[in-house]
Amino acid sequence: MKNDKSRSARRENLEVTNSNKGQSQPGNAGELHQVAGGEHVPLTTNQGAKISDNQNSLTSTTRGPVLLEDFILREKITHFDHERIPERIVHARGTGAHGFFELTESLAKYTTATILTEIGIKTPLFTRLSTVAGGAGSVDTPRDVRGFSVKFYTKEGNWDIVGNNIPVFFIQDAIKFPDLIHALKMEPDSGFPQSATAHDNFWDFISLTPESMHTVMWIMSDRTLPRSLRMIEGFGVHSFRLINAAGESTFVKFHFRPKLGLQSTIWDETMKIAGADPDFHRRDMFDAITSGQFPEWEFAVQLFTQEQADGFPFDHLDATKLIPEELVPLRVIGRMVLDRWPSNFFAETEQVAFCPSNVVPGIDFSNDPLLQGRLFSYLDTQLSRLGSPNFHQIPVNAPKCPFANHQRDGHMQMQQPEGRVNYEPSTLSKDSPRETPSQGFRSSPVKESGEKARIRAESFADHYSQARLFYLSQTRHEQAHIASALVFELSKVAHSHICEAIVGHLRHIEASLAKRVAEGLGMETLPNAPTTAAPVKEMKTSLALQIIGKMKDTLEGRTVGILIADGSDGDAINAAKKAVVDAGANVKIVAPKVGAIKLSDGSMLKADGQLAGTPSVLFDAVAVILSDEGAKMLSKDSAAVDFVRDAFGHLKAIGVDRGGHLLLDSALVKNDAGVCDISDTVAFIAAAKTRQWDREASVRTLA
Ligand code: HDE
Repeated sequence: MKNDKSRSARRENLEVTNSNKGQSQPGNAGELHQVAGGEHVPLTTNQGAKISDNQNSLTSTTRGPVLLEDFILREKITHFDHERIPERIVHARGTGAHGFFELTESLAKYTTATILTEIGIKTPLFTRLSTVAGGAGSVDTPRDVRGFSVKFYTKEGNWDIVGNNIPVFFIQDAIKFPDLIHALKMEPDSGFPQSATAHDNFWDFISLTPESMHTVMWIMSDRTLPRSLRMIEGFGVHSFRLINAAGESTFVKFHFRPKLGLQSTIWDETMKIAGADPDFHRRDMFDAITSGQFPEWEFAVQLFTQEQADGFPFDHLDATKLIPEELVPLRVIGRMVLDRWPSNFFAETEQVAFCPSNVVPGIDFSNDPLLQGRLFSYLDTQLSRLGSPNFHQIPVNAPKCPFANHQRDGHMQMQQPEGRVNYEPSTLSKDSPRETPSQGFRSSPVKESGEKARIRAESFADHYSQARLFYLSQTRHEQAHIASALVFELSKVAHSHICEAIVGHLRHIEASLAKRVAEGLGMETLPNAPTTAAPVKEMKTSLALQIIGKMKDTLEGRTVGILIADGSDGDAINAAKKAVVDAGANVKIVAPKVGAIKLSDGSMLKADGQLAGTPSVLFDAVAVILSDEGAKMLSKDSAAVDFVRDAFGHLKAIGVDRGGHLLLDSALVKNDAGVCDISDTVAFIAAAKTRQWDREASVRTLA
């Protein structure tokens, strides 16, 4: 519960400041300093002049007009007017954190990049995890891909991995990106939907873009409904190259795997979380980091040669394809730990500028045409977003190793270069920056031949085999979620020809999936399947593509909510709390009032959340500990009834005492293996570590 301390400390600070509200008499500034306590630095203008009154504008008479000469007012308002910068065109909403990378296995055989060769060295980094479609103020939990960006401040320069929580992408060529994003974002005439793909434009584009079908399978899966940003995987997506001291190159794909395991929410749950806490993921990350529960990921690579790549049944330069782990196993070579929340959101999380083109000697690009387009786009977008070619000087973007060149001037230049030499080569200065042939960045000497043309490679023509591989690799529960997500999304599409075209594509992925979706949409006949550009291949299913199969047997990092009311049994509450904390999870007490609750033994307990504003969707499992009287009272409260019904509907474990059972009965919640007697804490913790998948058929109709 350390996180509560840190949050209440922040609240106390706020209260001190707020208590000064309304004290707007001239001459109050000195008193404000005293009320707040401690030594405050004087408030000044941006030019350094001390300000005597920050509460009142300068007026001609006490009730007269405000004077133009009030430079203090004008400076403050002008700065405020310019506080916002353009939000990112995609990935506008994100959560950032500082941390470090530690190498555990050297790749010296494959690369000269010291971050990948020096075991035990801790390289500082900044991570930003984001949604894609919504604006900066949108909610944290829409169905959406999550961005997974890491800036490693290596001693040889900054290296950025700008990836996603899904290993494949919608399109094969960067020239389609603006179309994809236009189709996906809110429609330009209506201005909605915000942060949602369930609309005609998106599915219209997809229906005409069969290469997107593999990624469509991923976004319709629960991968796009993560339980926590600490429980997502990260993928560099494209193939990159590692270059060793002999100049030899090896292909590489980068992976991050969460220590807490992969976990997602359920569609109905995620929609309700959006209402209950629009900042659910950001708050979760903040709470974890500020309470010392540092999020951690394994860093792994898939290494393969050109010869191996030539034998793959797909083209690894096509970003709509993944390399199954069964084909090229993952090698865990290090770990990433996030251990520091940014001290200022704007300065760091908003101004951080990732560029896939930021690599260091020993790491190089592949010919993936999507990657090639990105190598241009990010630098360009940062210029428009941050407004100056000097954005690399902003602290969060600046390398932590020495950097020097002859680039000069420009908006917001913070450096003051000295001397007359601003060019290279030169004989006029001994210490001006020079190129370093032996250690500097070198591109891998790849032979290229062929015709210059606008032609998609033949080897990119297979659009369905890996979509089929993904679908067939899922558990039956996950397959049902994919089918239901497709039905939901397409049910929002007004043009029937678009839905028919999508179901046509699904027929190539898996006939039974197409049938489920067609039935879910009420189609009387199955639409025709389009002709394929390449035959659909059967591939060996891959368990690594599941979520359920990858969930860890742990409650660590999760939160259990305990619903109580006046008269609840204190011993039962304490025993449940202890069991949860011993399992590495957090506890939140929920009660009709946040003030003190009087327990059966007369002792008082303060709740963490008020029932109406703290629904069970915010927890991984719940316990309900009530007196008979308390149960009777809560059975008349729809928030309490929803609390248990939703917990049941979202397949969570519910631990109950006698009173808890009474509430379940009045909410018409049935008993099953996930409803445990709270006195059996072992059974409750075991049930809380997973979701009750077999319950699902009894609580909702899936496609
Ligand atoms: Fe991005 N992408 N992208 N993207 N992308 C941006 O850069 C772009 C793509 C990704 O937390 C923009 O700073 C093009 C794939 C992340 O700040 C922009 C193409 C992947 C982030 C841009 C792609 C990504 C971005 C917008 C097709 C996964 C957020 C603002 C060739 C591997 C980074 C910005 C952050 C952001 C362009 C495709 C991931 C416009 C042209 C594939 C995680 O430059």
